[in-house]
Amino acid sequence: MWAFELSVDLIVRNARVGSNPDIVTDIAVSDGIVQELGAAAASGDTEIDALGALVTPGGVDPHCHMAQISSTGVPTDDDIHSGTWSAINGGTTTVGAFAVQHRGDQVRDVVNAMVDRVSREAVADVALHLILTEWSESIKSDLDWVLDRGIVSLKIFTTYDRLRLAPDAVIDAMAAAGRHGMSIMVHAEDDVMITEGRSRAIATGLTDARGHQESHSRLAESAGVAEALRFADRADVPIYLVHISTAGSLDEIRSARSKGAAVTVESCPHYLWLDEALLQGDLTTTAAFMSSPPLRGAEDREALWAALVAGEIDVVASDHSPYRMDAGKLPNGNATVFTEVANGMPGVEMRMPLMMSAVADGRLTLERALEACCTTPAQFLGVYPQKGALLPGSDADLVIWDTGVERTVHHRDLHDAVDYTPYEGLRVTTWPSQVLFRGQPVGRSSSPGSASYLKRQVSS
Ligand code: DUC
Ligand code: ZN
Ligand code: ZN
Repeated sequence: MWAFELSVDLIVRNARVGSNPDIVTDIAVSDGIVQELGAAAASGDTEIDALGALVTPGGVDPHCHMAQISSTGVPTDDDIHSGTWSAINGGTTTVGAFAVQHRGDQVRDVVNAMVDRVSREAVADVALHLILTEWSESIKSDLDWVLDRGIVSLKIFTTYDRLRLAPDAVIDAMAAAGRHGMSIMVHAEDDVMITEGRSRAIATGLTDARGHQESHSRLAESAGVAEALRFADRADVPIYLVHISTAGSLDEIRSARSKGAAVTVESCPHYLWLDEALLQGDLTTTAAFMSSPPLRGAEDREALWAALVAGEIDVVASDHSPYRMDAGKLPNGNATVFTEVANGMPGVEMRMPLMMSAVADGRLTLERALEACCTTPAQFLGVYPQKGALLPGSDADLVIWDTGVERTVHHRDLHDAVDYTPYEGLRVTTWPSQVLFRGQPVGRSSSPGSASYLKRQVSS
């Protein structure tokens, strides 16, 4: 029975909210919240006819770098405003970004500063994780305060000189996170192998992207993953493994899961779509495609797709790392060597269109895509079902999709502050035709601060 006999703020009519194209529904929205789904007798102050198009909840991208300093010491070119503007134009209405405690920083200062920036600049909602680059009794004693500020996950690195924690600190930080009901995100690569590989590459004159590729080897990743899983087991904490890129890492994860490990596994569109051949050639081109871990080959990509289809990969996040080619990617122009390149690729705007195109192309079910891009990341962020769901009571963050398109990706059509997309020239078949954020159509611009900092809750 439709409960809204009179008027609501907005009705999206004839929306297809599942995979069956014959079943459409009306979505009633008031005060920015979904009120009801059904055959609406009510009228809306505004009405949008979706004409049977697919309508999904807004995407939730839990791993985005914005207004942050990279491992090479340069700032991202997206701030919170441009990064969230890019996100929302690609159908992602909630992002997880990072407050970073660089060495010597006070946790409370960096968290307060980032919450303040988000409140002033965001145009899509933002939740935060806290990156820790050192570990001390004083940081430990701040964790209750961190929780109180709405941050329920810590991120640590096992490599990068500026960022990494020593192994004993990793275990202690994990244990402290566990005692606080927090989860721990880990960039897991074996630092010894990477350091040795880097020195060898430089000594043999391999100073371009292949030096990066060889030092951040497949084995360095799976060894780092295996160790992180052992440490999390020892510390008794749920672990979230970011940017998994190899079949070998998936094997380690399967083995840990068979013994009962609580692990959430993330991969990223660039590992699913892009091939390591893009790292061959001059650094002035290949720096665009450099990430940590690096792009891999067809065998790993096939393993990742199979794991995503099977539900072994829980989350697809962009790991949006926006560095311009004329800045952080090539800080010394033509003379740049691979160790100086800021790692990562921009991707927050392309994640949902790529994943929804994979659905249209029959590579993935709609249900799996929504789990990986909306539901599970929202649960991990502790904001479900406010976010990541299309249910009565959820925020009316809705994306109406154009599923029958033949479109070529061009950076000039995107909204970030970077100067390229790694997906330039790719053909996609699905693109957002309209995005609604808290019941309001996203227009040509959006005023900074129109979205919110999301205080997260420890999930039970
Ligand atoms: N790791 C990340 O998680 N993001 C950007 C770069 C990196 O190495
Ligand atoms: Zn990382
Ligand atoms: Zn990242």
